[in-house]
Amino acid sequence: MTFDLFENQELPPLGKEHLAPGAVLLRAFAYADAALILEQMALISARSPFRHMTTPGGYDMSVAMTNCGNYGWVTDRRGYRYTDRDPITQNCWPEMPNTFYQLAINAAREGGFDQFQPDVCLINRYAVGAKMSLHQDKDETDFAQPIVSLSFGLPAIFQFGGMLRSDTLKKALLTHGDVVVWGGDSRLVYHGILPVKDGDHRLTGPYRINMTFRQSG
Ligand SMILES: O=C(O)CCC(=O)C(=O)O
Repeated sequence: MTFDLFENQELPPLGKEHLAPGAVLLRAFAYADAALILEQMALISARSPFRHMTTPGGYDMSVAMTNCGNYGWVTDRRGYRYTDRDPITQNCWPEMPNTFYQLAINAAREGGFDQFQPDVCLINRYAVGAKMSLHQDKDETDFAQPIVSLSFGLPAIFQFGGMLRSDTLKKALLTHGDVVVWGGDSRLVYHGILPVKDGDHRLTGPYRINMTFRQSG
């Protein structure tokens, strides 16, 4: 294991920002664990590689994705769904490391959700220019459980709207170590990521990494 000397030095301040009812931005909540999490992510992606999935409409997503946990989120021409096996390797998705799990449930608790038991961690890798269009996370069965989203590496602008795609959007700059939790009245809001700008991060190079934790069932 290697440790990044910067990790325990310039810790940015922790903070909690209210985004909407049921939605908070926890500044720097994952910062201290970032180096370890990214190392564990590299082991996961060695077993279940990042890939550009296809939407049911036939578009290749600009974001590269993989998963860990008991289930993984996938999309192809047949639709959006959770699977217990990686369709590329045919193996089970890599196990969710305990560090990931603990951080996700701690963040959920900080956001006001103390029953969260994630069984999915969708890992999104954004190269420069990659984006995620406005969408709702609605492939889960229990909307009482929140979504917990960790950001690492290059910054990006998170758009957070309402129950309609056309609703007014709030924008928040997400930087390395930030965590967003949304549930309750905000669980099904439209959200997305604007194209990632050029940059070079000391831990992720020319990428932004996002991990969203979900309770699928
Ligand atoms: O990359 C992000 O911050 C958001 C990811 C997201 O919206 C999703 O995985 O559904």
